Amino acid sequence: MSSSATTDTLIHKGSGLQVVVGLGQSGLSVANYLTDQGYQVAVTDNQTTPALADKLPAAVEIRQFGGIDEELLLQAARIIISPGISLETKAVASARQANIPVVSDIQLFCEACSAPIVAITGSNAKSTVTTLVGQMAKDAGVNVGVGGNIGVPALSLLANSDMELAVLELSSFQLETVSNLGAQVATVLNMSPDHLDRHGDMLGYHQAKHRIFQGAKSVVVNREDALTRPLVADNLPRLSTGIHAPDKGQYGLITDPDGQIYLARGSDRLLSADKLPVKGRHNLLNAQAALALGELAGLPLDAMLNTLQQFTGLDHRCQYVTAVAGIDYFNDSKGTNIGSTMAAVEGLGAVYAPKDGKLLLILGGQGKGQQFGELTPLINDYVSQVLCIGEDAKLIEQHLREAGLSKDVRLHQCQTLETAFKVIKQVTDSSLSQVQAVLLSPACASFDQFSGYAERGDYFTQLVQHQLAKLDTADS
Ligand code: UMA
Ligand code: ADP
Repeated sequence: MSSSATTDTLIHKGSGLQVVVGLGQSGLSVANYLTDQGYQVAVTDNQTTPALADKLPAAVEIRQFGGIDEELLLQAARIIISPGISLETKAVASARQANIPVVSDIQLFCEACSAPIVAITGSNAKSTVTTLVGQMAKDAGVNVGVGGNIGVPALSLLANSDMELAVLELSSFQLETVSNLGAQVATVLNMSPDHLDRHGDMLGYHQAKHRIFQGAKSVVVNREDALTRPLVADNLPRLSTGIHAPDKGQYGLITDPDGQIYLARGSDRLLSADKLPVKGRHNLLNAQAALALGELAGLPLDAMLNTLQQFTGLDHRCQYVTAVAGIDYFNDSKGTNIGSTMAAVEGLGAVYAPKDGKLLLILGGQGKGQQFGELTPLINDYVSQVLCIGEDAKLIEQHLREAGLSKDVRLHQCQTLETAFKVIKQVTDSSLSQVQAVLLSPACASFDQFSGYAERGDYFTQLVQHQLAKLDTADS
């Protein structure tokens, strides 16, 4: 294990040692924040030379790299753990056993932040709803900070001393070590299995997510998903969202006899769904969640409705790429769990089914302990070809077949995206193909083959463009 100061040094430095575990983006933000506050800070990371080590403030003298240093942790007054590191890691578990407090950067943030916090978690749609609420606040002229799991460490928002509202996307990893967040408004947008390899089971995952409600002043719940309701009975102001017509004072959808759908609050039609640039039922739920969160954070309705009409969605989320030889291609690389892939297959499947079209679905990567059989009924309805890639490709096939995959659905083992594109060409060249759209929505993490979902989505887009270019060359 390498270090620039021995653990003996720190024994002499008193009892207030703050040990940062993991030197990624959040670990670095914690080290910066705590040294600014005058604390003595030490850092430890599994990597021998973490990329961000040279960005650490000079005041951080104790740097134990090449392993999480148990001896160091046992000397901490407080441990600030990075979200990517499990509480079950041996050194961390020993420190907890010794009653040393273990918190996340979000705990430090909520203790220091004087602006009201909008706290958003859920299995899916967190980034979309967080971005929407942030944009709504900005469009209403509010000095807003947007951060958390979305990629901007929450503590970095504190640099804006005039911040009037903080909008935080929070993951289950960040929440499992947060107490009394005290949000102005908190929500669990939806719950479906994810990160079970880390949380053990749905109960553990649910418990971590629901910590978001601790100390909340108001809440937003999804009527369609009982797992999003806070478990303790309370008298907090509460708004709900859902796909059916809403009760008085709640959000929902009103569908007119001619099929026109409206975002609604009680009996008030707020906005026709076709005014939203983003499509699909899940996006209408996301829009309602943003409106409800914004309302409870005090944002004006007119500004929020304006924002909804400008929002074209985030990259890698059911993003239309282009059409090649009459086939539409969609990049949903951020579909990293079964719940998001179900929303994509259902949303797009319903667009092509009336035209007798089917989807070609690319699944696979790291399965995170999920049961892929849950996808089978929707695949049987809307998909004619499944292409499996990545580490858990065989397991996915096994789960889909055990759950009764229809004999009308062809499944191909492809290993990589390149091979998948060779199969796509064969399939779509056939005159018998019903495929009208190709959807990358892997329901898996990408880390077996890519640095993250963005690299996987970019590579998919590149392969689509390559196919298009080949076609253009053949035509000319
Ligand atoms: N490390 C160890 N031991 C381990 C695991 C990691 O030492 O067992 C070290 C690595 O060597 C690395 C550091 O920890 O140096 C990385 O820490 P990290 O994985 O916690 O990543 P950060 O860079 O701090 O980014 C984290 C979030 N990452 C994770 O939760 C995995 C980012 O969410 C978040 O944007 C960022 O904080 C700012 O708040 C990413 C994510 O993938 C986008 N989130 C998951 C998701 O959305 O599904 C939860
Ligand atoms: P998160 O930050 O929770 O991962 P994103 O907004 O990045 O959420 O979207 C992740 C995936 O979830 C994308 O594939 C997206 O198409 C899908 N998705 C978006 N909204 C919903 C929803 N309401 N229910 C299920 N899936 C959704």
